[in-house]
Amino acid sequence: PAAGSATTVDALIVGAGFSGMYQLHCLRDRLGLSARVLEQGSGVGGTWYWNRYPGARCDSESHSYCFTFDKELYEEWEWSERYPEQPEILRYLNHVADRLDLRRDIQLDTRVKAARWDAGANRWLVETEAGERFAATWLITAVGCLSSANVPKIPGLESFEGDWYHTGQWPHEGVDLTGKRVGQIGTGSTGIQAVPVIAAAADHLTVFQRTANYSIPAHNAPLTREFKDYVKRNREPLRALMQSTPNGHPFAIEDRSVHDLTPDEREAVYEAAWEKGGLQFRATFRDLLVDKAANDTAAAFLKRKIRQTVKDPATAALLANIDHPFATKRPPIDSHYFEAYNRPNVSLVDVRSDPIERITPTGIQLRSGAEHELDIIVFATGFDAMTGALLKIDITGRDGLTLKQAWEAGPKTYLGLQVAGFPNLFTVTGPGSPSVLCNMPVAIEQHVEWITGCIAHMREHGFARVETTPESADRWVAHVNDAADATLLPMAGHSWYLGANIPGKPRVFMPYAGGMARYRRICDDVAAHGYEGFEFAAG
Ligand code: NA7
Repeated sequence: PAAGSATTVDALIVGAGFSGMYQLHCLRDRLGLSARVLEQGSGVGGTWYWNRYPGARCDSESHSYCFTFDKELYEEWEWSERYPEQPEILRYLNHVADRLDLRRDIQLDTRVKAARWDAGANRWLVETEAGERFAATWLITAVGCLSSANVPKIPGLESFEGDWYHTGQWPHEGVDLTGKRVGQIGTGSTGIQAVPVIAAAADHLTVFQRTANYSIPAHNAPLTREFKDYVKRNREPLRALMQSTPNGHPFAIEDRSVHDLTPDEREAVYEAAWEKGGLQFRATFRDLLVDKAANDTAAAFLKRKIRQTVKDPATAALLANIDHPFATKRPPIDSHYFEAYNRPNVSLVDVRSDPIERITPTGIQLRSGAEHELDIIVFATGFDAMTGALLKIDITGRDGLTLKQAWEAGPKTYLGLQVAGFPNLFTVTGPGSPSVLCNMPVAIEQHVEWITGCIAHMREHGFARVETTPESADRWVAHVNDAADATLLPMAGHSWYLGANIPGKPRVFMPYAGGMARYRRICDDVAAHGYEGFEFAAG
């Protein structure tokens, strides 16, 4: 991008989801900078603007899946359910935009195409798809971790005569599934949410499963008046609790080992957690994610639940044929997922043993030659996680180095927040941050506040440039690897945490598994020590 006729702002933020909106608020309203958000969607909300598939809802509990930095904002919003549905979260984020008066600095329908560091002027030059130009001292990407849809390249898709949709790009007007034969590929968190809802609407649903998955019932329900009042009265302790836990949820991990209990006692703990529902299940013992023998006990319990729920033994066996330890892939939670297989209009196809060979004009054909006739194909096939959306922007840093080149062998950041060679660029929830292993708003508030603090520090000292060093990034990548290796997480060889779901993507364990609370302490220490690992320069 060239500088000519560029709109100049202090900070340019890409994306208007949770991250981008809070970043705008912090920079504009707390630091007094001029800031602009560029958002490709026609509305704010990010993930929750795009993911409108049947059954889309959050796996974090509603009272924890929101901003907690502002007392009034927290107390005035009332969630209706334990796990909010997509439309309600989108309403919330629109409320935030209005309440903080953010819209006047958010430019919708604007896709950022390229960004180039202008070393002479210490600024970023940014160009949009429509050819609009911006110049900004700071460029902050708030593009989300799970926002670049992955539609697998299956031969023949273009010949399909029915309709097909990726769950993350679901049509806003909805899809009428009445009387339709629907095929759904994918049984991750998304697929597991979608199955029961699609099954209830469609004539027939065929689920194509490559990797069987654990799932825990959400036991979603409307919130009682009493709970809503409790939430309103307890913002501060809830916020403190969320900030103190490794995963940012409002529940602590029990400080006991699986091995401290007898098998019967353990069973009772699992049963109670199952009845309670949700992600708390993984908080029942401290060693579930670090000790394979401990994990095996949870895995056995969950597989047994599948076999007890699903009536057809062959279907149950396929669903329970899970080969990764519990919670080493993102553990889904569901509303009647396994029960859906007891419906006469739902069938399960194992595409591990008989892979999808091609898509034909009338459906999906497997390697064995078996054909499944379909009117609609739903791709619940996930995302090019953590790096996909960033690499879609053509970013060129110092000395002509592109982000693609810098990350050829896998993403490298310091704290998930900065990349060596890219001054004044901050990546909210970047690879190397704990965000995707954490309740997202908790991670986002921390990242955004830390970035805001760093920019304030620069202004105080009259610095024009901040950049992390290659040594700091190398050290952080090594620490991220060590943190992952201290857990069972790398045992799921096929997870998007590793980039393994995208053909050709380098296999690097991307999220920081050392826990959000620890990460926060590290970031605070870095700042307290004069932003150790970053170099500042005056103009
Ligand atoms: P995920 O968790 O990446 O799940 C994608 C699913 O799609 C998973 O079951 C994949 O099987 C399957 N998949 C992907 N490509 C194919 C092909 N080519 N053939 C068959 N099956 C395929 O994405 P989600 O959207 O469910 O969840 C993403 C995150 O959003 C989630 O973790 C939460 O944090 C929110 P595989 O396991 O690769 O064998």
